[in-house]
Amino acid sequence: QNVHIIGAATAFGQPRLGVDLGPDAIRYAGIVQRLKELGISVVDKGNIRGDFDIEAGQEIEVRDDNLLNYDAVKRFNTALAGLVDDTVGNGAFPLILGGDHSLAIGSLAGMKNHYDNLGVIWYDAHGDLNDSRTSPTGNIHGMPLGISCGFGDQALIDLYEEGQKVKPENVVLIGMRDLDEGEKAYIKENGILTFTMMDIRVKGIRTVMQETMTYLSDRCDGIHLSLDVDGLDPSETPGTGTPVVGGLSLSETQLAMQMLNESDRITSMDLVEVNPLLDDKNMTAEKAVEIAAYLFGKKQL
Ligand code: DIR
Ligand code: MN
Ligand code: MN
Ligand code: MN
Repeated sequence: QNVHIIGAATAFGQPRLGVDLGPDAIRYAGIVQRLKELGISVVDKGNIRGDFDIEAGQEIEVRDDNLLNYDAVKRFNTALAGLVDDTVGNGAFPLILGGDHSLAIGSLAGMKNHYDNLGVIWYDAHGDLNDSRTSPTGNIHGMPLGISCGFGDQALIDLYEEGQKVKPENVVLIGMRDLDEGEKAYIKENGILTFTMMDIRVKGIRTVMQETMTYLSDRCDGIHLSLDVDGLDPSETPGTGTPVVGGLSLSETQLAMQMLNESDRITSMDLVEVNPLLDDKNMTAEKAVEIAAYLFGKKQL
């Protein structure tokens, strides 16, 4: 397997500085070496940044429609979509390190060019299914899955190529425990397969992952894993901008990743919301590396 690491150094989707340093924090925690030790061929493609061309006089546009840093998010994700598209076109597995979760707008847009029925596993405390009308914050990192499903701002929906990138019936939500009212309504209206933390406590993560893969296997041509480290409990991953108590443990996540590895169906991954400035000794990036290692074949015995 050939993995291309793409550092998506964006903080535009939310207000906390430092999440743009996430990709480098994950590198310092040893991601390239760890995957190589598992026999994976790894190429680090470096970072794509949201830098503005100061000489051209570009500024962050302040809009009053509850889509913060709109132009920056759009520009960043258009570039990211192109890189992800090319990566898959070259036969490699894109591993996108974040960066805030708005980057999934770009990663899913890039994947869409290769998969008409892309499945998405959204491993997160949050649904990220808001739009400008339902969002309590205006932060676009709370919107990328909705946008990718064709719900929200039309130009973001049409980013990179026109139209919806993912069908809501191809989405599975895992780890949910902080859903806004509009998100709950969207989940119900669209019948999105959802495993809340309550469901996980009752069924166990093994059953949840089995049900997830049974559901997605037949209907999807590829399966993208979008893993927000705030899906884990903040005691495991404190270095993240919107921690929510009562999350998944590292060992549950290791088992989930091992099962996904054994399924041999995962085509691409976002590993997002690592913020080293909010962290304790880079432990969140270290957990991120551990999670990736299990997705790429690490086993305990
Ligand atoms: C909240 C928080 N639902 C929002 N979302 C987060 O701003 O839309 N997503 N933190 O990861
Ligand atoms: Mn292509
Ligand atoms: Mn989240
Ligand atoms: Mn998220």
